[in-house]
Amino acid sequence: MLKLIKYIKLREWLLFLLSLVFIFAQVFLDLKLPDYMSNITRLVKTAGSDAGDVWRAGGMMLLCSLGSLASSVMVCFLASKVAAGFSRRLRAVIFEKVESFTLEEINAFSTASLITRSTNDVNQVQMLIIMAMQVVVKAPVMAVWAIMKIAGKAWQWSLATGIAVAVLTVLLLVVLKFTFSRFKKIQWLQDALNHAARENLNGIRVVRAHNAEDYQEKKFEKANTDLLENSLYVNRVTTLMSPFMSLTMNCLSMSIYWIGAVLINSVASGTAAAVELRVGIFADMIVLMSYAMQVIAAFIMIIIVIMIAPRALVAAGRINEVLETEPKVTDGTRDGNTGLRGEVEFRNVSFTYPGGSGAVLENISFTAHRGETVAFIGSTGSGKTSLVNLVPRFYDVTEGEVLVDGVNVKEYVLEELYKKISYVPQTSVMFSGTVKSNVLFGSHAREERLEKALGISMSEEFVDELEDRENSEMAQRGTNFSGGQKQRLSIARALSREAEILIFDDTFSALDFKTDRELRDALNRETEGMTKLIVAQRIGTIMSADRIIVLDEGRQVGTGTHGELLKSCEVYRQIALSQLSEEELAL
Ligand code: M5T
Ligand code: MG
Repeated sequence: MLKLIKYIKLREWLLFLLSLVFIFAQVFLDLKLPDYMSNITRLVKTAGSDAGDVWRAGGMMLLCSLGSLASSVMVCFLASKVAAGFSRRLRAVIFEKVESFTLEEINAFSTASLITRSTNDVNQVQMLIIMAMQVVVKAPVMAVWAIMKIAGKAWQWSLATGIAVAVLTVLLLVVLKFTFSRFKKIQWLQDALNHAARENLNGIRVVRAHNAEDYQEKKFEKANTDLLENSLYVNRVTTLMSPFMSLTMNCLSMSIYWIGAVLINSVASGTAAAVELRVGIFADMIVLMSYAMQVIAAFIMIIIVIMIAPRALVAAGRINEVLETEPKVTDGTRDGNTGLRGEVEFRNVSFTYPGGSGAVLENISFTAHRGETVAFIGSTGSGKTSLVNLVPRFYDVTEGEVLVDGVNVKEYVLEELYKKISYVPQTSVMFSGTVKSNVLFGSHAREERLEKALGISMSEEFVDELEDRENSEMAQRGTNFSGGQKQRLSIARALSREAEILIFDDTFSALDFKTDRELRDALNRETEGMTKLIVAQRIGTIMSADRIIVLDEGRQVGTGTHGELLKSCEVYRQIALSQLSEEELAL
């Protein structure tokens, strides 16, 4: 929690200070009430006093109460304002941080947990701030002020109040002991619940098709019941507090009256002075009763804050974890001007996934010069995606070097590196918006490139048929487009940028053969100056590449043109034979 304090801005500190003024006003007014009450008691008990005085004292009491009410509304208003502003900033900071994460950090936290952390956890902290601002200053001030006022009266009363406070403290400690660890668990269970819900929604079609609703429900049920049980436990224990608190309060009032009665009785009766003394004790008792109740009220306020604090502290800790995680992939210092353009080189690159057991890539070396097409082929799981992911630094190499334009990718300012590269992932990613906003994604792309990009990527044919052409709506994740259409749009997105290097990770697989061929022709015509790294499953897609790299279980088992590889690389020959007939290969 303390570490998050730095995200509170000056404006909020000022509002907080302002709220202190109202808090002091409120405490002052609340504690003024018993004084008037004691006045009234004296007035009523004293013979010959004026009814007008009683009214006046009563009127002042009313004013004090109204003043106190107004102050507490103000404090509440200010607290909400501060807390809301703070949590808005916190969410923005988390979002920004998560954007800087690589897949490694995101996987380490899990998407579900990152979502709970930036929503539910922030809410917990926000709630604590609202409560704390109203109580943390007020309660102790109130308690100390009231105790000071009590102190002048008979010691027996102070002792009774003291005992009540002690009992409540012990009670609080016991409850905290039983609940603290559970609060932590509850936040983690929120993650689990979120995870189960997300997974189910993402895979809803598969769930339906496999009649797996029951199976999924059971999984969800488990997460849900776990959460229920823990919440119930915590709530049961904390509600136990409430009857004990009432009991303590009632015992306290009883003892105050009892002590009062004993004190009054102990005064020898008969004289006028004795009557005076008795009235005095009685008035003191009434006042003391109010003060004692204020002390207890202050204490209960603290208890409530302490009750919600553990959960909020756990939440704050979890938020802090995100904010303190430094992405493994860090910015370099070089800008993009290196004198070369569109050159990619791998020098003895080996790569193991963080936390993974074995090397996924071993000793890969090749160079792609400007304008060349280098293709990667190999069976599933041979490491093709992992290989191309190293160029835009989605992960960093374990050994060796990846160079872009003659400079190690780690040396570039990340933004400069990303400017050079256009990347089309294996599964196309669409964002809610329009076709246009998806193709001209981000700020780098310029509008006039839209038509060209749609043209080259063969998207024009279906975009033309849409009612609003490029302004047609795109649903989240592009669910209103076909797989092949999405693939073509993501190719268009890559082409809309003036990048030096184009990376296509198996981007042509959802296209029919005819479109695949036309698209490749258009690509070759229109992207002459760009270097292309193409991952493909089909020999047809890469036959004309300048260089083909054959991967087998992460090893580079062949490098060369189609013709060369057919002669020299057995793995390549096998792949080729499985897809094309002998005659086609002979061509
Ligand atoms: C190569 C492992 C995977 C496989 C190997 C993406 C990813 C992969 N792997 C991880 O451990 N973690 C990851 O995040 O790496 O995988 P690939 O590079 O994705 O293979 P591919 O692109 O050649 O396969 P495909 O199916 O796309 O043609 O052992 O377990
Ligand atoms: Mg792949």
